[in-house]
Amino acid sequence: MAAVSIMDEFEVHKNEKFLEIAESLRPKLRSRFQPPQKIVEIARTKFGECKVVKERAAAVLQDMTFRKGDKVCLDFGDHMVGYVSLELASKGSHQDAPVFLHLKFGEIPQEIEDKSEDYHGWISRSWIQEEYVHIDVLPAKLELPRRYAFRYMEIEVIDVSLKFSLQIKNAACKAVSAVNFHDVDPINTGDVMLNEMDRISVRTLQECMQDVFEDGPKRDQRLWLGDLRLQARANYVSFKNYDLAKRCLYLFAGMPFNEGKISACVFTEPEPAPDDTYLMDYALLFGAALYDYYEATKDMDTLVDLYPTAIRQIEIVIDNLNADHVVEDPGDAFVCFIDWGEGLNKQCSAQGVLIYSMRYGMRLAKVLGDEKTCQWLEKESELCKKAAVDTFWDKDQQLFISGEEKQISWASQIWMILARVFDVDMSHELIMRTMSINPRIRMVTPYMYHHFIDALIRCGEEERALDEMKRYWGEMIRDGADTFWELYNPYNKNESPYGSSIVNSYCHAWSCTPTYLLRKFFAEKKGWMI
Ligand code: RAM
Repeated sequence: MAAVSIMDEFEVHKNEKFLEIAESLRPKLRSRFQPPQKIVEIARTKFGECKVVKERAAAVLQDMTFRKGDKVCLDFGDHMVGYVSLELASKGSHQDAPVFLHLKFGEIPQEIEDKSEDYHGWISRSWIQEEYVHIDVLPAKLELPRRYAFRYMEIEVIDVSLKFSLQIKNAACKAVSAVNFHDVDPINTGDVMLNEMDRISVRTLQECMQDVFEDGPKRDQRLWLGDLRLQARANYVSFKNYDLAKRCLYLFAGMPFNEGKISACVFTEPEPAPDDTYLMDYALLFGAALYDYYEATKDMDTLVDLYPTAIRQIEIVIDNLNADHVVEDPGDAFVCFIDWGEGLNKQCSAQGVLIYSMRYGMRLAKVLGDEKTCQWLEKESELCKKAAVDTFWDKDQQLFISGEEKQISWASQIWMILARVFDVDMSHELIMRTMSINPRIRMVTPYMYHHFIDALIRCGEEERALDEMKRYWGEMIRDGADTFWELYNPYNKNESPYGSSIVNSYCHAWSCTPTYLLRKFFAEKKGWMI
């Protein structure tokens, strides 16, 4: 291993062998052409939501002409990830000025209505999918070089000239993905909503399976470790593209920082590089992701290669526990993710993730016959469980609290249940109590909701788990989701961690887990047809 950058916390130590393996597994993307299906008009209702209010067949586009200020919105019929081309021509006198277009892409209708100028959030405005283009000579085939994630494309003619008008003869999207949606058999649960939830999950996953498992094809278009774990789980029950999962695991393990910490996120262009972001919970979950991969493939070589990386992530967190044997309160520092909920204190949840990850560490150690590590993890896990109860369990309230302000959140209860700090009966009481109290610090991402459903299943509340899935993902469907969203807070539908929902991602892979949950925990028991 050679050090490749200056000494600092994020000095990268590339493991060339691991990166070569990752490179050898780079997928060949499949593509298909999709023309627009309709021409639509989108408007904001008096309740503030944006909707398609009028539609016409896409065929009429051929006969339309556009002058200064005219607009048309194309609806491609479903979520697309791909490259757009337009065949343009002029009508009237000879083209005596360039055509000036404003193009806007939206995964949902609201993005077409929202104004980019109004965005003042903290992540880059450059994520808003829009272009200003000049075309000097018509007829022309305009092939946009960027990849977009969208269903709706608005073309606004900023100007032509008084002497000619623009015609849009053809439009198409070359949609790309590492996998083919039709390779996954649909599931028949006998319940229309659950079937639809499964279908949309698979579509969401497919759109995010590109050169790596992207978090979202609109934003950030890259590989995040926490997202990967859930995507890979959904992939093992659907597309079964084991190579892509393996590639991603090797990418993380191939670029550790000093001490062996792995990054929360990696870039693959222009060449593989880790983001200088370490998130404790994501790093810990590497072992769980590795175990899931092993369970799905029985690929012992990969397990042997990547096991030390998984165990190292646990060691690092254990080495930094405080005197009470609990994780230090991360406060506002972005060193632990858990959820995007405003004001969420993450200390208790982080302890839960640590204990949960140790269980996976033990499973990995058992497969490899590494008894020493297994015993060490068993001992540490018991100490951490006891410390968790001593520090975070509030006997009077019968709930877990977190941080100096003794915050009660959904996340803390859920992660303690998943950590199996209590037996099933007590965990069951805890989840029921949490639901009836409905702590104010709620879950806002499908990532956290996934863990809630997992906790319900762990507590034997399977029917309730299905009901809650219908309430959450089902509500997203009712709100028009073609693919599931990065963030969805049923109590505040415009919520965004970024300052405005215009940069939220509406095809976000960590929300694709209903297909995993339905196929893994319910299909066999309920005799559902796949
Ligand atoms: C968001 C990303 C990703 C998530 C990180 C922590 O910005 O889209 O999904 O893992 O945050």
